[in-house]
Amino acid sequence: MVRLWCSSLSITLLFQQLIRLCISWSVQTPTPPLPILPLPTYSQLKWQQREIIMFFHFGVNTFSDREWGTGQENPAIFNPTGLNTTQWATVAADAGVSLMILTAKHHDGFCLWPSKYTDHSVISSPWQGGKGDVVQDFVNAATAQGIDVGVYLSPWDRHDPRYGNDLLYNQYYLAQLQELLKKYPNVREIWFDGAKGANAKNMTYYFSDWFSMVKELQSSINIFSDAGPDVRWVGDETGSAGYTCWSTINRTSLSIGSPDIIQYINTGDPKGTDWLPAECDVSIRKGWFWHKSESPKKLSELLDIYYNSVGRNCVLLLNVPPNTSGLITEVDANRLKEFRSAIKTIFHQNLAEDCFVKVSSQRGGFGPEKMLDSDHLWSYWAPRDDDDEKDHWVEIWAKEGRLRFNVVRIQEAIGLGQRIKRHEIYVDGKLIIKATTVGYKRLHRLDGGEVHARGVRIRIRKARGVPLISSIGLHYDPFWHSKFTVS
Ligand code: FUL
Repeated sequence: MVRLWCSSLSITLLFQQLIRLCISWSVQTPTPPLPILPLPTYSQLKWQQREIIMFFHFGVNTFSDREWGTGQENPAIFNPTGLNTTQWATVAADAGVSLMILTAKHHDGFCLWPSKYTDHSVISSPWQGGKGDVVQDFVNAATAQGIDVGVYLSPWDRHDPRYGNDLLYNQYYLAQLQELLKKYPNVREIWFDGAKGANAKNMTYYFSDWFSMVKELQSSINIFSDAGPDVRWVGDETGSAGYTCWSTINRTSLSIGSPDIIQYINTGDPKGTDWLPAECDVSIRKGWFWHKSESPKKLSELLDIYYNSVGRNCVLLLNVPPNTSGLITEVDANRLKEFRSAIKTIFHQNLAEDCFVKVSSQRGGFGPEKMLDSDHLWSYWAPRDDDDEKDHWVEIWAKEGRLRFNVVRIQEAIGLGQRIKRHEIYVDGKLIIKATTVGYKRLHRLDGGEVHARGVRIRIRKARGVPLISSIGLHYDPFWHSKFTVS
């Protein structure tokens, strides 16, 4: 009787174990594919998702009507009668921007905060009786609107007599860096401008000391310079990235000054061992500082800039200079609003969401639906990696009738590395675009103004490993009037 009970118990247990095993087999969550190095840091990923950030060039040049001050400016000229950083932050918020960067010191050496290491600053100006601090006001206003801040501290200093003496100037520069980063917490980007006049004194900058100090004081900051270490310059000031744009590069190959380097930083390097994405800086006006004689770029120019920067795997740093009153001029603020609303108009609707989406193959759990949700980073379609088929593709088909669009959007899951080297786009079977990199976001505006088609195929011709696509979109841009037509 006991023996019978025992054996029936062990059979029950065995049975239960088996069921548990079966269940665990059947519900085992498929694992993500392995990453392909190098990868972005957490701060670099956050930066990339910002897409558009804003620059504020403000200082003695605003009052002298120059682009590069001589360093001999009398601080008395700095007297903005109605300086209102809250207005700047409101303009930035209305533009949908999440980071604003201020020129705390430009090449003229005039400091917008009361630095204890020089009197060439707001202290010596009549503004607020020499008691003001533009950087503090800027930080307060941005923070109040939930916008992050960044600072620009020009290495080239035309005022300070220590410039030209390696030891003394580097000590001065480091002192100011410490002062800024201790006084203003949570700085998200620091800008080290590589610009320097042809006749400027020779100087060796102690970059390693500067960068180490910055990370010691604020570890989540992104350091921008021509050569990183966190964000690189795109190589021009037109707001335009290379048609090919890798976020990867070899930092050791970067020695600024040689002519080839501009091409190298513009395109990046698929074999690069460092994750160093590019930032496109450009001004809404011709100059970086405000000049009465200048006016903002047209909406169509800003949209071109958007497609050529954000649409080519970069972050756009758009400069909007405050005027002599200390305000963003109304025409600029209005242009920014138009710009933001145009981007919303173009991208609020994704025609692909109402289509059939087919893929060449699928890794378990990483199906095509992942390209249509709102997570553009960690939710992605992955093909099978045992798939010999090197030619991976995604097809988007209208459920009925034809689709009217003129923009194709593709995004890679860059958290697992940038992979796509070459891709093509076919509309109703006809090859219309041959392109290279994708990265965080690639936007293709189609020639011909608009297309009416049943289906689109995105073909990945070459990639580092299998491509991982986090989002796709078909959009209609009513502002795009291409000169060419496609039949
Ligand atoms: C340049 C500087 O010389 C300009 O004045 C401006 O600050 C721009 C962002 O960088 O190199």
